[in-house]
Amino acid sequence: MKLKFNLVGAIFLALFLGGVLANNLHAKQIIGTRGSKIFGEVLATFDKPWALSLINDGTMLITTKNGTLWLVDASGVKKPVGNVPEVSFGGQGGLGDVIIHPEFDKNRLIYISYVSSDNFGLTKFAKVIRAKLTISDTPILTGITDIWQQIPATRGSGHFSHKMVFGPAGSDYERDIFIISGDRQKMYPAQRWDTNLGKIIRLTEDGKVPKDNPFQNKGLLAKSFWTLGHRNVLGIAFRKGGQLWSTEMGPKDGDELNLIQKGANYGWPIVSEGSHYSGIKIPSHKTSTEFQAPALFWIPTIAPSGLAFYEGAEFPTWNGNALIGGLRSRALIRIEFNNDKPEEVERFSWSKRVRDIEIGKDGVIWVIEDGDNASLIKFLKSP
Ligand SMILES: [Ca+2]
Repeated sequence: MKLKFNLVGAIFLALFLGGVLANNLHAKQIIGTRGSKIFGEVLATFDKPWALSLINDGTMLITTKNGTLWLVDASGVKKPVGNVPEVSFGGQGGLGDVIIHPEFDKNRLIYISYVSSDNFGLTKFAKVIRAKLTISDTPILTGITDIWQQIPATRGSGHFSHKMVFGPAGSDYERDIFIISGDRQKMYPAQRWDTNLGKIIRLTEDGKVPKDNPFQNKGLLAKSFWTLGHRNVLGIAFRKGGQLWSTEMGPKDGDELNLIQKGANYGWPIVSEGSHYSGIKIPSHKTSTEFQAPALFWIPTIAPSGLAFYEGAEFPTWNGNALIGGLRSRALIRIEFNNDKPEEVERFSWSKRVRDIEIGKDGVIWVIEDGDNASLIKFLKSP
């Protein structure tokens, strides 16, 4: 018996030391629910990071909600970027997304979304600016230009959404910017033409309204809308071939993966696959042909955040798959497409909320966790 105990003890000790070693090395293998293996290396940690954007495979920008924009190199060394506008930090808001202009190598332009406030902080709104980023030992923004803002400013600190994506090269939307404007937890603005809350916005790179936007006869503000009826969209990405997809947080359950089509109404708050937190039921998308139903939805919730489409040599069998960050589900979720129909096939979990995902040109998966002391992780197929 004693021998057996010692053997068990030795195994536990070995497992414990193995765990400690793995932590010390900041490296870990994670096995998905379908048996796929990914190998993660932690390169840096951040306090409340929100978005990650690769400049090239060697450098990236990471926002933290408290207002610091970080320039991070491939080994995880980070430098704060100077001259970032003051943000209104609190609740779900603060410094938001950052994206790179398609011709960044020539013009050094980046776009930043963040929450601002007026009336001494009483009402808040998300806004987008463009700036030139000078990369040096003391990186700095210059030439800051206003591009867009939520109208109206409202009370509360939720559902700003404020994620962004540039149209892909060679598409009709090349050099256009798509901005997500959340419903600010006010629900009904998502169906109104006189407020840009609860919409996906399409603008030119200079913040102008393209003439071929879908809603030309619904008033001035609506000319900037691409789609309507959104709640809190936290992931948006173009798939190879040009389709635009987004992840949308449902109310209680009913999180959505949507194919975003010009001029479509995604139904919030009139229809949903979830229910209100009060328990009040909401009719399903199927009850009306007026609304575009999600291509995939989740009950129970996954609380989806960042969305990225996989292309690359590191995990070649995943080409064309979507990867979704799960907050409440604490997972990296892999989606396969069969004839454009998405299907969840696998989850990778390491007990942390996943905030944002980017795929490097080399196929490396970059993930930023959510919350305090959150890790920047580089995922490869092997150590
Ligand atoms: Ca919907």
